[in-house]
Amino acid sequence: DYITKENKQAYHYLEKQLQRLPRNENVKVLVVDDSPSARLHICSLLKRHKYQILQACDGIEALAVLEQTPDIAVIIADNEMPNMNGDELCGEIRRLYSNDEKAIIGISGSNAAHLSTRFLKNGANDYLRKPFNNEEFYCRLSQNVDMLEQIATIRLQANTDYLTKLPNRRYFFEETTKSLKQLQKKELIPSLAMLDIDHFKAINDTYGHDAGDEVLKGLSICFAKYFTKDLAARLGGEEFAVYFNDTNKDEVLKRLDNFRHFVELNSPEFSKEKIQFTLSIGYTHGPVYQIDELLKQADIKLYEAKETGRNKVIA
Ligand code: GH3
Ligand code: MG
Ligand code: MG
Ligand code: MG
Ligand code: MG
Repeated sequence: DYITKENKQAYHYLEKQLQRLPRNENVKVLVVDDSPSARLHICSLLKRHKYQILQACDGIEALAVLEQTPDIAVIIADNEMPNMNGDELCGEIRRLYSNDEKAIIGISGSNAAHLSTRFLKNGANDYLRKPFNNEEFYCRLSQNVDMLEQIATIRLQANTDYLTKLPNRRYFFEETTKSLKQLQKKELIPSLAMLDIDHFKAINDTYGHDAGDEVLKGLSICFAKYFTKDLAARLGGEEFAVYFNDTNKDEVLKRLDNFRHFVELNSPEFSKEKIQFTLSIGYTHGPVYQIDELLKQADIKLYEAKETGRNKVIA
C-alpha cells in the first residue's frame, strides 16, 4: 500500500480543493480599497482561486455596486478610505443586508488594536491585518463562504416539505403573511384555495403507503408546473394550499377547475399501475388579511365539497 497517511490527507485536501473550484466560480466577492495596488493584490489572490471579482475604490461606490449586484456573497473592506471608513461601510451594509446573506471581512494596515473590535461590532464576520498570509486569507474567505452556504441549505430545508419538495406549511404562512400586508395596503382582495385528495386513506389501504407517497409526489409536480406564478404548498398529509397572485376570482376559479379536471384524467403511475384519484377544492376570496382566517374560510368550502360528493370546486 503506497498511499501513506499523509498522502491520503493531501489527496483528500486536493479533492476538496478541486470540488471547490466550481463553487468559487459562482461566488462573487467585492473588494473595497482606495489603494489600487492593494486592490490588485487581493484581486490576484482571488483570481488564483477563481472567485468572481468586483471592485470599488470607496464605501459609496461599494454600496452602489452592492445595489446593482444583489448576489455578492463576500465583501472585503479596507479600513482607511476617503468619504467613509471600512467600519462605517460595514455598518451601512448591515443596515441593508443581514449577516446570513453576506459576509464582511475587514482589513487594515494599521496596528491599532481597537480597529478589529470596531469592525466586528459593526457587523463584520472577520478581520485581517495587512500584510496578511495568503493561506490565512484563503482559509478565512472560504470558511465564510462555507457558512453562507450552510445557512442557505438550512433555510431551504426549513422551508421545504421533505417528501414532495414543495414549499411547506411554515414557508406558506411566512410568505402569505408578508404578501397579505401588501395586498391590504393596495386594497386588493386575496385569493386562496385548499385542496385535499379524496379518499386518500383508501389509496394507502389498497396500494400501500409507498404508493400513497408516490401519489403525493406526482401530484406535487403537477402543482409546481400548474401554479408557477402562485404559491402552492403542502400544508400536511394529503392537504395542499394555493395562494394566488391573480386576484381575479373568475379567472382563478376557472384555473382551479381545470386543474381538478387534469388531475382526474392524469393519474400518476406507481409500479406501472395507474392510481386514479380526485381532488376536492375549497376556495375563498374575501377582504380578510389573516392567513389563518383565510384558511378557515377555505376549509369550510372544502368541507362543503366533501359533503356534496367530492371531486369539485366550491367557492
Ligand atoms: P377524504 O376524502 O374525506 O379527504 O378522505 P381521506 O381518506 O382522504 O382523508 P383522511 O383524513 O381520512 O385520511 C388521510 C390519510 O392520509 C390518512 C394518513 O395516513 C394519510 N397520509 C398522511 N400523510 C401521508 C403521507 O405522507 N404519505 C402517505 N402515504 N399517507 C399519508
Ligand atoms: Mg486605505
Ligand atoms: Mg379528512
Ligand atoms: Mg383527503
Ligand atoms: Mg385531509
